[in-house]
Amino acid sequence: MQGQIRSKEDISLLMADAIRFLAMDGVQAANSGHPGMPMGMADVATVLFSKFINIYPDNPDWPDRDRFVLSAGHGSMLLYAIHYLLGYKDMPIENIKNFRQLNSNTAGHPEFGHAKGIETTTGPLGQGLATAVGMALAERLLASRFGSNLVDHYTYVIAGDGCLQEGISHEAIEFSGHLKLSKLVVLWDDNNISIDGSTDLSSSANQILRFKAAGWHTQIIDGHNHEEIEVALDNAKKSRKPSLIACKTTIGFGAPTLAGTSKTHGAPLGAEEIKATRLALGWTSNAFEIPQNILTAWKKTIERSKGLYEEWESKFEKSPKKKRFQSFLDGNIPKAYERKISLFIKEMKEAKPKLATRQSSQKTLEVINQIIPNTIGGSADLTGSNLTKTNEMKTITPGKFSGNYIHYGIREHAMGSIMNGIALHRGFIPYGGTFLVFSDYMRASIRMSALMSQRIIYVLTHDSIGLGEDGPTHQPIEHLAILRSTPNLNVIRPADVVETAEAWDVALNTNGPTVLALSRQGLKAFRSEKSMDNQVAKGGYILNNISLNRDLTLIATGSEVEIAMEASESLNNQGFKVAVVTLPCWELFDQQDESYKIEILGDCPRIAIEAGCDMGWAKYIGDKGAFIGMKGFGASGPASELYKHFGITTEAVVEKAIAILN
Ligand SMILES: Cc1ncc(C[n+]2csc(CCOP(=O)(O)OP(=O)(O)O)c2C)c(N)n1
Repeated sequence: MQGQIRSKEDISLLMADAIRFLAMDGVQAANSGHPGMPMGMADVATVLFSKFINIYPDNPDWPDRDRFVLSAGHGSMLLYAIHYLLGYKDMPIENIKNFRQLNSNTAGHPEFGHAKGIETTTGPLGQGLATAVGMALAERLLASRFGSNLVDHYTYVIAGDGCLQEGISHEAIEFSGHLKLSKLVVLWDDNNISIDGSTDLSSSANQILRFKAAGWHTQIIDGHNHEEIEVALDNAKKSRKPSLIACKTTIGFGAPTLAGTSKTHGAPLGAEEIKATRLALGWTSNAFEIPQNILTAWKKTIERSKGLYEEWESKFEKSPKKKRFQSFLDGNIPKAYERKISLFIKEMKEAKPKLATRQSSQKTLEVINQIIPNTIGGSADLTGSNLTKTNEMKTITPGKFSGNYIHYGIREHAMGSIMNGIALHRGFIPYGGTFLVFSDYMRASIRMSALMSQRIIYVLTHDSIGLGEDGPTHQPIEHLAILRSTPNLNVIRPADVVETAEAWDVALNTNGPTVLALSRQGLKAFRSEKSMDNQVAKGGYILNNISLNRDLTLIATGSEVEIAMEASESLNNQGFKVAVVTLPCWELFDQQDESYKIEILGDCPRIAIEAGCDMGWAKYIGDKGAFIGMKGFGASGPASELYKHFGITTEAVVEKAIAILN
């Protein structure tokens, strides 16, 4: 076995063994799970948590705690075991025994919000690493605003080979190296094993050189040698670059016949092997029983953090910035915002400018960013197209974090996860832009925002064939359907300037992520009513004042609302009563009560118009209705010609309506 000569007197080694046995016994009891990684990384985790990480289980939300991210989320028992050993109140031994069971907070992979101290959900490999970059960045942003008196913590990550093989790691490593996020420390479980066997099967990369090339400080250590681990962590903390520690470990360390093999990765070791491991490591306690001296040693490690926590509390209490800091953390929106946004909407109702909704979004952001001090904008290298940067915004640059605009580079996937990390850290409201079609590239991160209910605003412009000449690679078809099918995600496709402003207002007031799907092309303004009710908040409403005794309802979103309005005028002139429903947000509309939905949709045939695929529309149009939209990929050409080419026109709607009505 690698590492030091194991002595029963060495409490640090015994503390690590406690993690090992809780992990292997927990997985055995659940009859599923991943014992190998916690057993391999137990030594690293013991040194990290007992000597470095500042967290205080009695106040797990202490704002200046160090953040720990288990990017190799399959090793969840490592985290649960540590939480039990540290005495987190919501992690009694029963929960360890109930690992992976329904309604237990010890889910298969760590789930944010299930137990205190789980800083982010992990499991999709690489996500944790990129999310941690967001946390480390948020720490710097917050420190530059409030000073190191209140904000001065590290972000530690345990990542496996899988995390480093995933493409997102490249984006995250480059980005954090560039920005010099020196308080980010990644401990790589360098065990050469993944599920299929040796990592040699698929990788011959030199990770150290890769990280070095991206501007990281790197070290290689024996991940079972506690002294080496401690020295390496000390060095990492001192570095002015983000730091990688390659920890050479043996997966399933301690298991006599299975250690070092992929057999320990994702299956219980089996009763015989566990028995043999007890003998090999000299562990005489029964399953889920930890000797008192080891428990005491673990609890004692809290003393260090407790002192720091109390020191911080007293600094916080005395700080003149206390109120503002708390408001940042709570994600409050200043009172004056309400008045400013209403004023803007009123102005837009009067002026009725024809604008692309991406322009309307920028105009709205000018208002928002002036009044809300903690928005952090950005774009994946499409700032001029997404229109995400407003006048007063300052770019965040390497080592300088007083700005509020992030050039994420062409890294959509990492952008999504970094925004997740910024939001999870608390203190800021992140928003970021790219083209709607490239939501595919950050789909996994959007899903994580939704799963964790984080207030993140995805500004996704160029939302249809209406973008024109860039052609089918850039024209989203199935994307709205994919995004709408994601639980807990509001997808808003506004039709004009007022709907866009209302969409931003909804997004800022939602405890979860929002996608804004915005047009490249100019759109007519429709809204001019006196009432200041936020109509987008209802998800859908009638735009042309025709409601009772109608013959037909036209339902449209975004740029196609204009087509629906023209078609309704033509049909109404022909003696039909046709209502136009703008349906910017399905999710919000679906939450309205039944009577409202029927009142809006009408008990009559319905035609939906959207320059995307028809998936999902059946629930609104029913069997008597029709859909006018895209049936396949788009094409390259001027937008107006494309709409004609694909039959998404006023004439097509009128023709279809007459066929249905006669
Ligand atoms: C994005 C993603 N792809 C695939 C998986 C399935 N998966 C879980 S663990 C794993 C292997 C990870 O290997 P490594 O990081 O070396 O972990 P170890 O075997 O050392 O525990 C895979 C492929 C996943 N969780 N996430």
